[in-house]
Amino acid sequence: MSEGVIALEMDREKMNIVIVGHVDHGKSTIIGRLLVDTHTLPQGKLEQVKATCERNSKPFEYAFLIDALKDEQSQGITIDSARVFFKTQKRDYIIIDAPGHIEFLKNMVTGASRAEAALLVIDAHEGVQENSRRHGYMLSMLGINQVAILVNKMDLVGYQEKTFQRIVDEYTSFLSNLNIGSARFVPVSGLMGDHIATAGDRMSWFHGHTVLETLDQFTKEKLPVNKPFRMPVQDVYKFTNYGDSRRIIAGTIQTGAVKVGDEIVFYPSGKKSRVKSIEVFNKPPQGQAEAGFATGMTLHEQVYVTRGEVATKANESRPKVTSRISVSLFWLGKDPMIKDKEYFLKVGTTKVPMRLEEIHRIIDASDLRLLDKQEAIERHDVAECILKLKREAAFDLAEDVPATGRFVIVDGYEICGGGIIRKDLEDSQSWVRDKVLLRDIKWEQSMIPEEQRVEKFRQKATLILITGEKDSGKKPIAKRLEAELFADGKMVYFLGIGNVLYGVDADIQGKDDYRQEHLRRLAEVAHLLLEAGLILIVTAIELTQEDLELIQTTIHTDKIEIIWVGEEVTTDISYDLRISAIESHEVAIHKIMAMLQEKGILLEPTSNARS
Ligand SMILES: Nc1nc2c(ncn2[C@@H]2O[C@H](COP(=O)(O)OP(=O)(O)OP(=O)(O)O)[C@@H](O)[C@H]2O)c(=O)[nH]1
Ligand SMILES: [Mg+2]
Repeated sequence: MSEGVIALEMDREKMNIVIVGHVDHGKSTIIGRLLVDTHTLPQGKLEQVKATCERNSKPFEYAFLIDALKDEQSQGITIDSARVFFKTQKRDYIIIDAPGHIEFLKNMVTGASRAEAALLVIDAHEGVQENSRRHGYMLSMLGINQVAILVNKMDLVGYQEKTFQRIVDEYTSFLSNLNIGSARFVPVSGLMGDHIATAGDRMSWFHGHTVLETLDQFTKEKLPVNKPFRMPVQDVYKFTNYGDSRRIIAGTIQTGAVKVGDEIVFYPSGKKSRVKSIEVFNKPPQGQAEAGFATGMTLHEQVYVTRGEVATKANESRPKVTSRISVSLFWLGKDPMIKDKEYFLKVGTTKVPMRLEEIHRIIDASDLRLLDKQEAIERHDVAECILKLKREAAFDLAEDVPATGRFVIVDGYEICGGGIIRKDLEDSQSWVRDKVLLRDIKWEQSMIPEEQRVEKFRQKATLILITGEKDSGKKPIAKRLEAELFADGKMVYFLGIGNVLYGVDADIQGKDDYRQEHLRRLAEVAHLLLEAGLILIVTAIELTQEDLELIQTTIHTDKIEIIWVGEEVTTDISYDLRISAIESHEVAIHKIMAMLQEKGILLEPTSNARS
């Protein structure tokens, strides 16, 4: 390979490094310098960029090199705005330039190329800034403990040792409160090239290593193949051939390993199956795959899972499943994080609506000061708090499995915070969920996949919950709906609450405080009938959102339709359709039929909805 041309070789060790620091402290300059001094640049590039600067009479900046390289893919250099590649004798480096907190967090939490070590740049002239400390805090929170602090622009302070030492002392005392092992400090000048690739003679008082040597001394993180298997499901692809019900479950394995024949459990659903085949992106089939690889697998028993679930192995430790979590988070939103607002939490591949439930304490990440109890989390603050998710999610504690224990918070489309999960907490549904998980793990899987029932009955199994005030006409509508669907050839059943009350519930019937248990049993009965492929109609007086959550813990949300009957909605439940009590039954049934059809629950037009 000719000098100046670099191609990443498959068999060489690669390391991802993130470079952070306060604005203008010299990140891009240091990267540019590294490219020049490692002879990564194509021949003549440096001269070319310098000449362009001269023509436009603007001073040359090393940062311009990075821009100039963006079109150089054809020359064997792979570069994009955020990532720069270069190599030393020892290994290949991918340097991730994180100009701001948000890019940094995004990369650390959601990025495929999570950094294994960090360079933190501090301007010797300006000294330690708030952001210098915040970045340090974030690195520590996110578990990156190989850090080198580059004290840059030493040329501006006359290459004085005492300035360097002052910054070393100040920053070391800050780091001593954090979880970062032993940070190394290097005095450098990105502009002049001191201590970047070679030591030079302007700081002979410094006997430590250059930046390049420091990079080579970072140790390569082992891929977490010995941790429990975790593959957040990215996508589920269906084979398109008619009658072929197989699916490919795709995702990137975060930790652990999996092989053909392994028993797999998906969380939060608890669905279980066995691995039939495994394919690793860009690799010949091997029957196994491990951490770090984009993988697709097919299963023996076809289970219904969607993006956001986490694939795990039945014989390994379970992930946590709940809707309340205790976290440490870093807030970056322009507006403070407040309690009465809905945000989204992204963990693994799932995205769940959530709210801030309680703030335990707030720390100013720039000086580690504990702030007085507050009701909101301000930008750049770090908080220990409790988050309430709208529905359960599967994750791990960051200390057990960092990859599935980190999250970001999204407001609209913007990332506005991120952090790590410290603890899973009980929520109102924990008692139900534990039963449901066990139920699903023990579930006897039928040979007939769900799709085949759908094909045969020309309908999707669905629970139609008709609720509303007492005497609002729910039951007549329900019975009429049953008759109508039946006449249309559908597999349908109206399940009166009383039918459950005196049979399945006989042991608790009439006792106080059993409302929840009644509901749980009703939901379980419904779940059985849905498994059989039925459309099930149930009426209940004034269901609340919490009731619904209980039912949703038992039955997949996608399989439930809520209809509210009445003039006024008297509870907080979110419904799919509302029917006014004064509407005639014909109109009501027509509306319901139309909804079922629109949602694809009935596979073809019914006589009623057609009319
Ligand atoms: N004198 C001197 N100036 C430097 C040095 N390193 C960088 N600079 C100058 O500092 C300014 C900012 O440098 P950049 O490399 O763009 O800084 P940055 O950290 O990438 O800035 P952002 O990406 O905007 O956060 C530029 O004008 C550089 O020329 C240095 O070692 N000595
Ligand atoms: Mg920059």
